[in-house]
Amino acid sequence: RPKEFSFMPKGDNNAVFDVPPEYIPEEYKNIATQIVSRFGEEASERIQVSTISIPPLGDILELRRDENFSLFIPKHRRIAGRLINIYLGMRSVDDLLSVAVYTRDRVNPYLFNYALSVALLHRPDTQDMDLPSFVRSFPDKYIDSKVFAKAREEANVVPEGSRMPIEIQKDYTASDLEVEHRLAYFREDIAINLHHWHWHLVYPFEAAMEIVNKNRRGELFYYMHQQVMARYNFERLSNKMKRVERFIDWTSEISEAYFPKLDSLVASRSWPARVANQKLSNLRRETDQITIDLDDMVRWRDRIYAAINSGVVRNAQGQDIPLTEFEGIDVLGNIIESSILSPNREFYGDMHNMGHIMISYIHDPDHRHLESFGVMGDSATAMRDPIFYRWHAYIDDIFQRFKSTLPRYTVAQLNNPGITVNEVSIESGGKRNNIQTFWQQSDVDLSRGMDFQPRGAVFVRFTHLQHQEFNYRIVVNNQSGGAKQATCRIFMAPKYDERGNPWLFRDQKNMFIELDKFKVNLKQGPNTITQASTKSSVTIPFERSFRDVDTNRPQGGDALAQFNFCGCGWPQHMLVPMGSPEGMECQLFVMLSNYDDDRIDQSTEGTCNDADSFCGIKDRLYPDRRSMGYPFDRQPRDGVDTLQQFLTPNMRVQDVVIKFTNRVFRPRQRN
Ligand code: CUO
Repeated sequence: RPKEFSFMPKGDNNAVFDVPPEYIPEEYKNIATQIVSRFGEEASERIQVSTISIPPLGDILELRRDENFSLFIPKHRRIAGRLINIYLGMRSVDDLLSVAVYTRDRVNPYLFNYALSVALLHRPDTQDMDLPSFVRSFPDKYIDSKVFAKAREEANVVPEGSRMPIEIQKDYTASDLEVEHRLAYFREDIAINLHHWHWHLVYPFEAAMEIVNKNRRGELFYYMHQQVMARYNFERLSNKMKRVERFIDWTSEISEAYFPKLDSLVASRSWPARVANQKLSNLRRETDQITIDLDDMVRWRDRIYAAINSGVVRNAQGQDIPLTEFEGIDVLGNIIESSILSPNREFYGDMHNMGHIMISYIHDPDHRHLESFGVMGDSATAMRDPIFYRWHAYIDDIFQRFKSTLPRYTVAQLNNPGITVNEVSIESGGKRNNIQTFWQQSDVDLSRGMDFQPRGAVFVRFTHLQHQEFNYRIVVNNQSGGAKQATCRIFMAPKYDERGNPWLFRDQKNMFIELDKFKVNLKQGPNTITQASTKSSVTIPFERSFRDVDTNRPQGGDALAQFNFCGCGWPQHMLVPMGSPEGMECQLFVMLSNYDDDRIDQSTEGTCNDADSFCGIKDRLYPDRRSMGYPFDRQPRDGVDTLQQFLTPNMRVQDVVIKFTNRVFRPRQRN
C-alpha cells in the first residue's frame, strides 16, 4: 500500500498491488515477503501490475529520496519535467500504473507525487482517476509536527473506532508578542495552502508546452495572487494592522521572522526557520545548481520596468512586441513569474521565482550548513510565511504600474444600457447586511500520509475561520426593451483605510476582493436576483479541499472527472474576511455588466468550474472575456476620485458589517 501516494481503484482503501519481483528495489527485497503477507491478508483486492520495459530514469534519481523537492529550483523542475514526460508517454493506463509502481519506490516521494499528479491531470485517459487530497498524502507540509508523534501513539495504542481526534492548537507557531501572528489563522490555513499548491500544480511554469500553455495563464498568475493580496490586506485591516509593505529594498533586513514548526516526514528534518532581521545574499548552492546574485535580480527588475514604461518587450529574436491593452498583462505575467511562455527568459530572467528561492535560502545561501530551503521554497507551504505577502505585494505593485498605463474604462465600457441596480442586500439568518464570523473546528483523517501499524483512520482536529452562510439579494430594473443577459460581479472592500479615512478610488480598487461572478437572465422590467454565498465562483466547498477518496463522494462521471483540477479553489470557509468584534464596516459592490462584452462561447458541461474566477476551467478558455479584475483593474476615468463617483447605473454599493465573535464551534460532521 503506497504511503505517499495512492493510485488505486475508486473507493477501495484496501487494495494492494501485485508488484513484479523485478520491480522491487534491491534494498527492499529481503523484507518483501513479509510485507506481502502482512498487507496481502488485509487486502480486499489485488491489482496486477504488468511488467513492461521501464525507460531509463537517468538524472531523475539524482534527487535523493530523503531530500526536499521544490519546483522553484531549476534542477528539480528539469527532473520533474522528465518524469512527467515518462508518465505522459505511456501508451495505456496499465503501462502508466506499471511505471508508477516501479518509480514510486525509487524516486523522491514529493517529486513522484507531483509528476504523477501532473500526468493524471493531463492524460486524456486518466480523467476519472482519483487522487487523495494532498494534505492526506503529505500532512507534514500543512500541520504542526507535534501532531505526528501523537498520531502514531494513538494509532498504536487505541483501536480504530475509539480514537479521539488529535487537536492542533490554534496558536502553535508563535505568541501574541509577535504582531504578525494575528494573521496566522489566514497564513496557516490548511485549505488556503492546499489551494495555492493546486493552483501551481494546474498552472506549472515549466513543463511540456502543451501543459504550460493554458489560456491567459500569465494574467491569471497576476490576478489570483492580486486577490490573495487584497484578501490578506482585508484581514490585516480586520486586525487593526496596516496594509502589507512591499519588499522593495532587497538589501534591507527582513524584520519578519517565521518559525514554521513543520517537520518533513520524508526528509526527517525540520523545515528551516528565519530569525528576525535576516538579509538576502548571493546564492551559491552547487548541489542545487543555483548560482544567482542579487545583481541579477536587479537587472531583471530594471528591464521589466523599462518594458512597462516603453510599452514593449523584446523577444529572444530581438524583436519588439507591444504590451497591448488586453493581452499585455498575460505576457507580463509570464515574464515576471516567469514561465516558459516568457518571450525572453534570458533577458527578463526569472524574478518572482528567484525571489522565492533567495528568501527560502536566506539562512544558508552557500549551503555550508547543508540546510534545505525554508517554506518560501515550496508552493505547498509558502503562504504560511509573512514574507510571502511582502514579496507578492512587491510583485503586484509592478503589475499595478503596468495597469496604470492602460486606457481608463469609459462610462460606455462600464455601463449596461437600460439596466439599473436599485437595491442590494445581504440576508443572513434574519439579519440584513450583517455577516457573522467565528471559529469552527473540523476534523481531517491523516492516516494515508503516515505509515502506521496498525492502520486505520487517525483524525486531527483543527480550528479555522468560518462565517454564517448568507444570500445576496439584488433588485434590478431592466428597461432595455426585452429580455437581457448580464454578468453579475460581486466584490467587497473595507470602507475605511487603516487610518480610518474614506478611500480614494485609486487605492480602494486594489482592496476589492471578488466574492462571486455569475450569469443572470433578466426579463423586461423589475427582477430580483438571489444567490447563495456557497455558490461563489472563487470557492470550493470544505469537502473538496480535504476530499477523501473513500467517502461521501459525489457519484457520476462528471463529478469524478478532473478531480485533481477541482482541488484548485479558495476555501469556502475563507470567503469572508474576519471583520472585527465591534463590526467592521465594509462596502459591498455589485455590477451587472453587459454580457455582449463578457461572453465566451464554449460548452463547460461536465467540467469543474465552481472556482473558475481563480482557477479557470480545465481545457477551456477563461470564462470571462473582460480583463481579470474588471472593473477594478485600472485607474479610474478623469474626475473620479471616489467609489461613488465611479458608479454607473448598473452598479450599486451597499454598506455591510462583518462582525467577528470569538467563539469556537464544535466540529462539523465527519465523513
Ligand atoms: Cu504562488 Cu509566489 O506564486 O507563490
